[in-house]
Amino acid sequence: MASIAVCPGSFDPVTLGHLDIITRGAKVFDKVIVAVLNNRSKQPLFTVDERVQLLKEVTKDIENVEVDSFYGLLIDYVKEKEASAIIKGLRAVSDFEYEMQMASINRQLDKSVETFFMMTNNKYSYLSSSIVKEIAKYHAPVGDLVPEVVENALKEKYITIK
Ligand code: COD
Repeated sequence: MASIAVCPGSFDPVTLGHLDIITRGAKVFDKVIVAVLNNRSKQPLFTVDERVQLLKEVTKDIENVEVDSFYGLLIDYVKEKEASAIIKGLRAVSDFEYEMQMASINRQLDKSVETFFMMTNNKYSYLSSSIVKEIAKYHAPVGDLVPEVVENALKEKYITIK
């Protein structure tokens, strides 16, 4: 049976840290579904469609990666996709507490789904979508933090917003 993993997140927007986790995860599982949470109570910079498009663009050369969006509980989406695993990235101790809570809740909801944690690449241990947005908002370069297509999308967003 093919091993399918879901790599969930907000991806507002996708960074090189996310891409590193997705790329490494795709070497371990037969298929990785990158799933953007459609969280109606949050005010994201990019719409769900924009985030999905950017993810599709930056993962287009990884054959076994699909990009999708979901609404509601992650575990329900994982079951719907017949996946058996959730991939998460860990940056620092600060991530650990939240991620452990999430993994425990998800395990409680469905014991057949495992959460796999991947340590961040040291190069990206400080990197988050929020930091990227903070820098891009003031028109400073983010080329070392996000793929080029995302850098361009950020420039366009902040020109429109200004
Ligand atoms: N290096 C390595 N990993 C990274 C890096 C980096 N530089 N940056 C981010 N990551 C990892 C994160 O740790 C996370 O695993 C993933 O990449 C996505 O990150 P974000 O910031 O885009 O997304 P989050 O953390 O906001 O996503 C949270 C979820 C959407 C996964 C979560 O809220 C969720 O599952 N929601 C659905 C509702 C649900 O089922 N809740 C649980 C039961 S109450």
